[in-house]
Amino acid sequence: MFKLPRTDVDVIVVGAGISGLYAVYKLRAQGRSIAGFESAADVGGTWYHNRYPGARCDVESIDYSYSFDSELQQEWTWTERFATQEEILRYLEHVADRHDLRSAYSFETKVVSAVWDDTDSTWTVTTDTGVVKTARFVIFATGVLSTANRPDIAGAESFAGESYHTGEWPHDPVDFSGKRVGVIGTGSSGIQSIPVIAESAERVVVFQRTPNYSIPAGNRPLSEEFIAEVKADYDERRRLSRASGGGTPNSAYPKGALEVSAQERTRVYDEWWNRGGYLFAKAFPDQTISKEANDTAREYVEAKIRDMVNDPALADELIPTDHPIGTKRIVTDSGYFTTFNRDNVTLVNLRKTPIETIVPTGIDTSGEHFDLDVIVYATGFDAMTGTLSRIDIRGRAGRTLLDEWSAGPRTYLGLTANGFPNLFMTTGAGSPSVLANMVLGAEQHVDWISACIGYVDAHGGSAIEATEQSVDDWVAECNEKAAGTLFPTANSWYMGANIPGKPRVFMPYIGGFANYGAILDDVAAAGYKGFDIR
Ligand code: N01
Repeated sequence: MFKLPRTDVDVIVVGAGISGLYAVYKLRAQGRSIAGFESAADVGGTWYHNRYPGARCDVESIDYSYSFDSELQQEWTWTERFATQEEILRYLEHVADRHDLRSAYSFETKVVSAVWDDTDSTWTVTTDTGVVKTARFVIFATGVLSTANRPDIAGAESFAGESYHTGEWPHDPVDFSGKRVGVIGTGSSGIQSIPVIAESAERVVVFQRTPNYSIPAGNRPLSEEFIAEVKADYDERRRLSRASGGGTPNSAYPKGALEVSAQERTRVYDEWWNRGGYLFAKAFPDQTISKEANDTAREYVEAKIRDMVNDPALADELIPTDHPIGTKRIVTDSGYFTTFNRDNVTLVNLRKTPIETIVPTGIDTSGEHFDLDVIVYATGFDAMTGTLSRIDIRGRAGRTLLDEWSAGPRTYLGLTANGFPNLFMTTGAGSPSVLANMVLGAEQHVDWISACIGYVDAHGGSAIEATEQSVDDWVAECNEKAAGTLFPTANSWYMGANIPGKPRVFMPYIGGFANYGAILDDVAAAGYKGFDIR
């Protein structure tokens, strides 16, 4: 029988966010030795870095939590329907303590390269602290919104005040009181932070290039009765989540938007509006498939925005016109549109008066100079592939992931790539990822990966690799699924459209969480169909 290579550890896990932590837990439970690397000083991933004012999750807390530990599920009590960043981070720290997960990690240690040796079937991983480790398997649990996008704006370095990126927010609280604050960007991060900053700042200037759809969260404290009800039947809630399209126990109205009367349609939109947040995109099943159906949702939301914003001309500026509603993630907000009714908040429409330069005292647009003490960059991320593409990953025959993905990510099942044996990725491109509940997605991936590694071992293999054909087929399947929707028509970060020069490809798998889970199960049940094991 093949003799396994001698390596420092069995598995290297890169990242201590939601999926990395669970990977350490799960693989350790299988008796495997692990080395974890995390660039931050502690656990939490996205929730470690995104601590800007107002940061919350837009998936309900009771669903956006691990299901693998039923005692934890019973013991932990979420306080609000949509948890704050602070509460989610506290939860992840608690999970890390509970299962002693930190001991697997080297923190403040960034992986800079991973190189495969085909003779030995071994990965050699090198970090920026000089630590080098070998392993049979590598799991990149590096997140999909983990590399900040800092736009190249002339003069940015010259600004004499404070500047912050929402995705790299400092740990010490930022005090905005009495300050003039410019916020660049109106995605989820900008829209969540603007109302909170406006409460204490002297003035907030919102630099908006593209308006976004946003729906009030309808956030509320969770009552003891509600929590008890959820906990009494948590397993069923999780079962429904896994059987759903988006990884939460929610489903669309059973008829299409164009199959019902105008009255019924309004009633359904009212109901979904009152539920709050991004799920509005899924009120009717055809909403992001048919332009006509989408228009009915768009008209409904436009009227709501006009109701919330006192100045009709300002409302016009805040209403999106460039994409069908839901084809960019609808923001889940707390008081965004009504914030523009405040005297200390100004909207600058960058489509009319673009930023020309940043100067020591503030921002010059083509129309006006704005004196600022603080600039907040809420300019998003090089999403889904940005973090992996910054690591020098070299597979068989020196093939680099960067080259392989130069025209867009090429995965099999979102988990593996041809040419890169024994390498796994979690919750990224080619999987439902950000289109579904990321915590259950992380569990789904890690469970699959750990079973896969177990299978390779049980069959005396040293390496498993997706075939080129299976990658071609999966890429085609992902593209075909996306082409059946309105999503590719939007200039979204799902499409890579927010990063100059990035290939325009719809990156997540949009066939649904449950369908995807069934595909993963089938592949495993068929002896890892589409892979070569050697
Ligand atoms: O980033 P974004 P985000 N000049 O890319 C603008 C998740 N998330 O951090 O659209 C001027 O959406 C850019 O303008 P444009 C969630 O999945 C979730 O807000 O490119 N503006 C856009 O307005 C979300 O979708 C939560 O024209 C510039 C903004 O910056 C994802 O993370 C909270 C610019 C970036 O918006 C990303 O959200 C936070 C420039 N040069 C994040 N460059 C919740 O759970 C960029 N922009 C609620």
